[in-house]
Amino acid sequence: MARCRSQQRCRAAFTPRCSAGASSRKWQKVNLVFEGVDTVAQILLNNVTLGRTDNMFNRYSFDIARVIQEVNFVEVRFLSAVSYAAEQSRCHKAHSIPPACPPPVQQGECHVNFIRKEQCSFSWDWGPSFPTQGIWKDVRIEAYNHYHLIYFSITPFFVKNAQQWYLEVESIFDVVSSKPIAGLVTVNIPKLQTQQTFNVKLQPGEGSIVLLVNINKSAAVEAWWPNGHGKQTGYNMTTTFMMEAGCQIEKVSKVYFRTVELVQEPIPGSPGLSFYFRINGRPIFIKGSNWIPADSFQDRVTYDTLRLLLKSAADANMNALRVWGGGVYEQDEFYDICDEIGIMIWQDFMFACALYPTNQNYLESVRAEVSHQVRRLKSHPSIILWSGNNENEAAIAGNWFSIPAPDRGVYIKDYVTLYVKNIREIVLSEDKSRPFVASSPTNGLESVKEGWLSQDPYDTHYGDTHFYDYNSDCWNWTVYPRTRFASEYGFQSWPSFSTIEKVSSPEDWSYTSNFSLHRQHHEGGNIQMLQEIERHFKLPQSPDPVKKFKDMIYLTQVMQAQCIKTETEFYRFSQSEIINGEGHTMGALYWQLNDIWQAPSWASLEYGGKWKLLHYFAQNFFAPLLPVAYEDKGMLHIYSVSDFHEDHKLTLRVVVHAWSSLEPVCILAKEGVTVKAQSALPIYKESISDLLERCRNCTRKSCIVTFCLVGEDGFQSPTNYYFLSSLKDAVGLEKTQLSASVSQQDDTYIFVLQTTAIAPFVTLDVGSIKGRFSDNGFLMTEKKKVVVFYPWEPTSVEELESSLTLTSLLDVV
Ligand code: BMA
Repeated sequence: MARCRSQQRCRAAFTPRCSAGASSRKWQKVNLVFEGVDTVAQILLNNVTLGRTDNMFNRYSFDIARVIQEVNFVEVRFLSAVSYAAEQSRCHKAHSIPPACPPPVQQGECHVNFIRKEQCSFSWDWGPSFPTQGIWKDVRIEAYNHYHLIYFSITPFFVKNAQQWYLEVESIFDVVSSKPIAGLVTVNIPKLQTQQTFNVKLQPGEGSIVLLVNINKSAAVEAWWPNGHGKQTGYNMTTTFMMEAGCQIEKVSKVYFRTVELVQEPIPGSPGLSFYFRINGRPIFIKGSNWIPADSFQDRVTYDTLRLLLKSAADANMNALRVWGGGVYEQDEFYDICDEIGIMIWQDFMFACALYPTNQNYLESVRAEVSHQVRRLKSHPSIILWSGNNENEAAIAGNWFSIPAPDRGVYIKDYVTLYVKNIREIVLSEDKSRPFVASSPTNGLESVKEGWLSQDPYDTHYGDTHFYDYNSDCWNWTVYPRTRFASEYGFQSWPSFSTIEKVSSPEDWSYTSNFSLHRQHHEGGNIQMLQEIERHFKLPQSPDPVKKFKDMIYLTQVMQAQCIKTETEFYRFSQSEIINGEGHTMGALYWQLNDIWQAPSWASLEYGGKWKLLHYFAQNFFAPLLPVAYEDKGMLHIYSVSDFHEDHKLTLRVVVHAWSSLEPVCILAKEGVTVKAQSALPIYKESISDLLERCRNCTRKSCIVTFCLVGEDGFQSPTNYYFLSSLKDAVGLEKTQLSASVSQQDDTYIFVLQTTAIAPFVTLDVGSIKGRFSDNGFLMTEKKKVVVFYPWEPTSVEELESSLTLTSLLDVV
């Protein structure tokens, strides 16, 4: 078996915790700590084996007191993750653990479920196979006497009856003295006039102390709110440990106050149970997407990469992301940023789309992983849920791996052992402040009732659902499940030409090139996009192959944006209704936010952070105030969707244009419309035939409906639209002359766009210049539109002008 070695020479330089006489001191304990090793390695110090690693998500600490010298030699001998996984699978004699290998289209490696490593690093349906290997997190030496603080966490609780906040402050120590160490711990939150001192006694060995800090009742605590619902206030807190032996420790932290409940209770008029999050006592509609690793190589993921992607999520009016279970537990900075900008995190444990072993070694490794990760992450208010895995309940329930009926029991038992008896048990003992579900999708309490594996985890009456359908018409909302919570749904598109250009050459620039096939890791993906486009648009016919390729890219993005807009709007307008026992939808997390490389995928942000049209659409379809239209049995319905905490009295404007003219055919203004707080309610209804009749000379093919909600002082929803026919059938659309003038205003650039005719899906693209527009891919029904460009790096008017391409649907030939 191939064995590779990576050596590292280092001088063990450690900073003493106490200054006095540190250099001459003999330390009672000296640890060599690896925050993360990817994955299978033997660790040696001065030629002495300290131990082995086999879990990328664990922290490893080796006692080196007896081995350390003045000059030291640390050696990390890696074993190929691919061979290790294969070997583990060979050694697993009990029963097979499918799937053995990914589908051939993914060109990946096998048996990833046998190694505790980023599951998508062996390939995924949106990602390459780069089974990385190396030291992927910090390595350090810790030297101490008496005691050492290993983990420190703060979790807030609110006691309703007493209307009192308190904090659970947990410290996990390694005490090296043979006798207990007594001392005082003081917690101070100056802004909340809260200071409390505790007498503590640390027992020898590893153990924890939990302090309950009552927040001064007369202090007005500002809670932490998700993006769009309030501020993300945090308070500075200092914790000082003054012990009778050893050094004084001072911990400076930011503490946040928020509660979270996952509400699963009966809904009048509907069988099943609700499934929604209550944050600080308020039901919150979850809007966002799913997060995958930001790069195949984690060492490339910087603070700036994370900030850009997460800020883009918040800028698109998202309030939540699901950290999907086939990637990694993200770095601390990821959660820090989410805390800061109000992005709630649905945190999966790292198991996805597979069955997993449950032998003793494996379970022990997972147990260590889970307690490490929960201890590391539980202080973050952004995390609102722990979830056992991605789609593994569904995999067993739907028999994805063709397990013969008589063997099913073994796999069910394995499932319960891993996610319930081990992972859940640890989560519940480590963190009582947030809910846990065993899988996604799941039926929640109903799955529990059915022995943690429900017959149909996709049941719309319970829990969350994942939904993908590439064969139906995505403009037709009736194909979507009226679920309680949509935690995954999506359609693919290609990233923009400027992104692909960086990793390809001219012979690759066609939709059917080897490159285009190679980068597509989802079986039939390119064809599916084509078929979805064909339903409503004319396919590109240009004789110029590059133009044809660019047109295809544009159309895949238009199609994806329009499909996910329709689906998301459906979930949002289904939040306050029960129809035929279904509804009360309280979450829409589309698949997927970001990309791991330059390839076709479900992402709305390209590798590098560029916004696809979908991301611009998300900004609108996730707007806090949005009118949404849908058609049912010849009737046009408009609902107001609002995430605001108060009702508003607004005017609904419904405008009908003929495709052939920038002058509206008819305008209707409905005044005094009550837009209910945190609801989706009907505000307008008209039969299409009446509407066409009212707006003389209109037909479904010749006209288009746009609408918005308007209040006083410029208060306005985005302008939304409803197509009365496919755009390939639209009559009257004329070729437009699009032009733009660019000027600079402080740190931003202003693009003034002009059109000579109505233009659907007007898209501004400035190639590789990093930044985003205030809006993009829009329907232009007015002569002029002002769009702002927010650059992410220095640029100039000249550079923007020379890179700008303007495209609308009529430019596709
Ligand atoms: C779901 C996800 C991912 C996958 C996506 C698109 O199953 O959980 O595994 O990438 O669909 O196929």
